[in-house]
Amino acid sequence: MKLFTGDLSPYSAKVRMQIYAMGVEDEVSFELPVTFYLGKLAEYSPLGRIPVMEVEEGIIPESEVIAEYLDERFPDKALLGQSPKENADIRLVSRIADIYLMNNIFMALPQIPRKTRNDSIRDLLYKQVMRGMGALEAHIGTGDYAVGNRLTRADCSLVPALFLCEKTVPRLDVANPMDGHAKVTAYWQKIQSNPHGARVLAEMNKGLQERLDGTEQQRIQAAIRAANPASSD
Ligand SMILES: N[C@@H](CCC(=O)N[C@@H](CS)C(=O)NCC(=O)O)C(=O)O
Repeated sequence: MKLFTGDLSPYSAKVRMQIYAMGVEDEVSFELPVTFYLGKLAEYSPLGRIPVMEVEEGIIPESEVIAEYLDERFPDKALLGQSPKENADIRLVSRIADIYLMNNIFMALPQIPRKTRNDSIRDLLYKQVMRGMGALEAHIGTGDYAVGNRLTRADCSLVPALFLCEKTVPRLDVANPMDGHAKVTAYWQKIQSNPHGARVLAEMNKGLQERLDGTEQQRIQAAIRAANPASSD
């Protein structure tokens, strides 16, 4: 299997954390295709987004669909719970992380530059993130993990989502959405020292650093030059 992934991509980080935690890393190779840099990933995967998992029979886009696939392919290592209700809780927390946190934060990203910022768009999306955070505060557990007493897919989705809350959202000149949410804040403190959580957070931090210091842009330009040697910067 091959996972098309990027260090900073939170949806990719979610799947990587699941792969690490399931212990199936040897079954997967990781790659960020040049087509992604060139905006041509849609020729391969119509949704045009990463992550994409390539398996023997074809491609699987969408992080949550890949996550379900991994659990079904390696059922004895699945990151689910011990009862239908616990599984529902895990899926719910994962969905809150995906739809109500990450998706709204992603849509708000173009509002980071102050010069071109539309405050109304920023405020609308931030309000939605805060609604999601309120729901997460109500549903998250109080132990070391988001749901139950072991690492599950809920944690794999939450770690990248909370990274965005801490590192990206304040760049919109608003507060970290975790502020004032005691259960989520306590969870965040604990999950960062989980080895799988720490590993994807280190990868995301590296990706962020490379974006901010221009290394990522240099890599994109090099990929474009390699794909089309006749073009110039
Ligand atoms: N719902 C998708 C979202 C994937 C997504 O938005 N990925 C971003 C990177 S984290 C992407 O590929 N963006 C490129 C684009 O929007 O063109 C999932 O869960 O996989």
